[in-house]
Amino acid sequence: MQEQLRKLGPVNHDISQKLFERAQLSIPGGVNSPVRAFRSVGGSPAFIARGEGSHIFDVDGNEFIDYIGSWGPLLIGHRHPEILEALYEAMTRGTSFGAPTEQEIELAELIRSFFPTCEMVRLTSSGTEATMSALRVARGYTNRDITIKFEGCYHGHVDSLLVKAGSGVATLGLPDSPGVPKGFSDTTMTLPFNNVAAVEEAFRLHGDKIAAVIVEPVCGNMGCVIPQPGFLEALRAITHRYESVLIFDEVMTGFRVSRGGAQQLFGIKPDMTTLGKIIGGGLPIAAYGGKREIMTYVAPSGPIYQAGTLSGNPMAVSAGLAMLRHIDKHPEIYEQLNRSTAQLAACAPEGITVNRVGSMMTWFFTDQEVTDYESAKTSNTARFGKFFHAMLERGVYLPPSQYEALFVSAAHTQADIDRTVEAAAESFAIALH
Ligand code: HOZ
Repeated sequence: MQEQLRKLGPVNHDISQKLFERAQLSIPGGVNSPVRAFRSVGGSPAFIARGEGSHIFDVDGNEFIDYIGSWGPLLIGHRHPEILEALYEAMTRGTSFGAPTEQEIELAELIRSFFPTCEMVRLTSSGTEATMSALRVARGYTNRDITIKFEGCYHGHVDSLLVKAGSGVATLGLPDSPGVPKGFSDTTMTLPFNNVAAVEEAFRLHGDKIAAVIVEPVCGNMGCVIPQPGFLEALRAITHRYESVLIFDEVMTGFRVSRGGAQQLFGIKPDMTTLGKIIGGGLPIAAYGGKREIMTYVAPSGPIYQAGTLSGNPMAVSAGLAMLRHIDKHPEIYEQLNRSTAQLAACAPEGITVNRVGSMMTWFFTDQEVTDYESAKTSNTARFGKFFHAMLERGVYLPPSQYEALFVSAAHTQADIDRTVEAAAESFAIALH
């Protein structure tokens, strides 16, 4: 496969460009999710024809080593045979019932075994639904309205959380989104990530009104930003003291930064967790879960309403089961993921700040330490844009924004990593001069 990768040279984009023009007539901005439009790096997106392992192929016949991996779900690569087999099998049974299946129980049980803090689990169709629902439950459970989130953390496009929400919003240069009623965003307090004093102060002033603190325990949507020692511990202690619900948004980190997500890696037990991406193996599914005492407030066992026709969809559940069973059988993949990603981290030259946790990583075009949204914004995004295109021309497909993390999969071979390191050395040289 390595030999088939294109050598240096401009990427031929003719068919993709025509598709992009056509797409813009029927789809806002030509894409179904903003960051895909390449607005922050310039140029126009490659339209993807197919994927195989760690590689994707576009409609113009270009082949790329893929570091988006569908923004995280493809921990074991594109078209993994175990996932395909599960999907074929599920498809023959029926694609949607809107009625319970045994497989949903199996998936919930498997999620609980990876995430013991999730004593009960509710499946949804997307991470946005999961965070929206978790917050509703936290509010209903505590009978309080205010949520604390952190600047640069993205929790899906939930109205009340679309405040200083990282990548998509940062990419478009929008601090907030029009269309979010003030009354909704008024229930959200936004604090700097990694700033314990700000959290202490917010609780000192409003503690009896704060329903929940929601946090990406490792941020992925302002680029990869790592919690400083003591930050997550402080969130746990403070929320506990004020009887507020601590929600870990592990949509990106779940099953990725470790088998049991960031909560296992850092040894913190949140009250609720949101999951997505990997639990669908590439199909649309997500979940929220938490303490039994909280989750029993969810309808129909309790009064807090949340529902969905495609929640627990049999195709998505089957793909998710295959994915989690694979991880269960192959814990050694985490060693490989760490090793591969560490090699990518190590190739950054002076002037680039690298943040990595497991197989999530960002090369920031700044020489400053990146610990929060403000420091992430010191990155030179024009240079990142040059770097991105230089990498693309060398057959490496990175997330098209400085404010996203890249994702390495267990399908990335040593040859992929070597080729990427080589491409990065040339691309850094181009971008930094
Ligand atoms: N900002 C989202 C990921 N962090 C984008 C997802 C997508 O475009 O699919």
